[in-house]
Amino acid sequence: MSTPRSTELFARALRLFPGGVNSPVRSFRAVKGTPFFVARGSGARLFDVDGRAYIDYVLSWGAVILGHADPRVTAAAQRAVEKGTHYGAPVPEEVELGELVQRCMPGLERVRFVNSGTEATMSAVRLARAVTGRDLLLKFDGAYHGHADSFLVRAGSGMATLALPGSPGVPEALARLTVVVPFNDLDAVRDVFRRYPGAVAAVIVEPILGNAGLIPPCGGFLEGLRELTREHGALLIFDEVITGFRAALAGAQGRFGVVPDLTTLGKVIGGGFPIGAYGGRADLMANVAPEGPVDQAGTLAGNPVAMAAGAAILRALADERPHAALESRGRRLVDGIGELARRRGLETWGDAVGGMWGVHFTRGPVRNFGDLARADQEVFSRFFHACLRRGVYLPPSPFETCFLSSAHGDPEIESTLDVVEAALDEATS
Ligand code: KE4
Repeated sequence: MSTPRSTELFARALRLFPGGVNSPVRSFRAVKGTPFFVARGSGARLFDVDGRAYIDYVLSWGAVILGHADPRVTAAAQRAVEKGTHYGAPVPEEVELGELVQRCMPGLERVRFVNSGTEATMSAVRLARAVTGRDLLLKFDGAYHGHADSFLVRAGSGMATLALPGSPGVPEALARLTVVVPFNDLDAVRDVFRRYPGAVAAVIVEPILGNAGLIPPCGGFLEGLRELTREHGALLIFDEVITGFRAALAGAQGRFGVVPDLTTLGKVIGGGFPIGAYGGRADLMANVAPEGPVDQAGTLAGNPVAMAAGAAILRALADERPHAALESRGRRLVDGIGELARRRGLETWGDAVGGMWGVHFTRGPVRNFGDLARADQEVFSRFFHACLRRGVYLPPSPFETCFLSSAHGDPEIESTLDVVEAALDEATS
């Protein structure tokens, strides 16, 4: 694939940024490749600096749900930015977006806007530790909640033991305040509460695991977390940075009917502008400064341009209700890829939930990150590049979820499946 402009830009980027990128997964290292540079997006497509077009299933890692350069979002952002970029003072746009978030997700009785998903999750955990007076945090293997130290851990020596640092720079003393257990395993969660009575401040969960490919919750899992956290006086935090307004208009909590104590958001609510949010029970959020003693602040929080873009998106989602159509297109991709792979002797396991879909190259069932150990990552990498050369851009890692936007119509799905057939032939030859 000849991409001279991207190649030249990447050479310059390597002299500027670690790995030539400003976020690791963009480097294509997980698929042993080098990234293309994007010139522009339009609807379901990206166009690189060498003029190549791609049907985009990354969609800014889930932030884009109406399609790239949606005129409603562009107009809202333009109107806002023509008045100025940011003031560090309250603006009407933040009230409008806050009310739209609350209308779609009534569980967020109070909300605080921040500038990234990481800020949202780290603030929610600080709040949980403050209101419970406890230190331990329980997270699930394979889940990603951003790059705050408490999340950059790997499972301890045994099931439900205190975690170890998952990155240099994370103090062991801090890592040991996190416990990591397998997703969809309520017995393991019960074991943590039994081992550390009265010590767990919160359980943080991606209600649909989206950082291990796509792994939905098994029936009763989220309900079980709700019961166990209530029983043991810990808070339940739904990290809906991916699933918020994407799994359903009311997020995973609306889809599965389980309301957490705190929720974190990002991506869709900013439509590609830097944004995050955390919120939940009013009695808990009353502890956040300046109303309460839990410190958290942000210069660019409530940025009017991001707020205006987010409000335009939530209004469009509330008007159009695209989630059923998104899910049926995702299902067609999952089933189509599965059928085409099976004819070539490949087993797959996949799912589609709202505007998220994913396929693992392994036999099922895939219920947690550990089940992915048997997935064929070599085939994935070959498949990824074969699709890319043919104009279909999947996430450049087997541990990411694919996304859909309202701009992905039947023609995009059909041409994607045509590409997949040729790509599978190449990947398995
Ligand atoms: P940010 O700090 O990257 O805005 O959000 C962190 C985050 C929190 N929670 C969940 C469930 C997330 O998926 C993320 C970030 N997602 C990654 C990839 N899935 C963003 C892509 C990247 O790291 O470049």
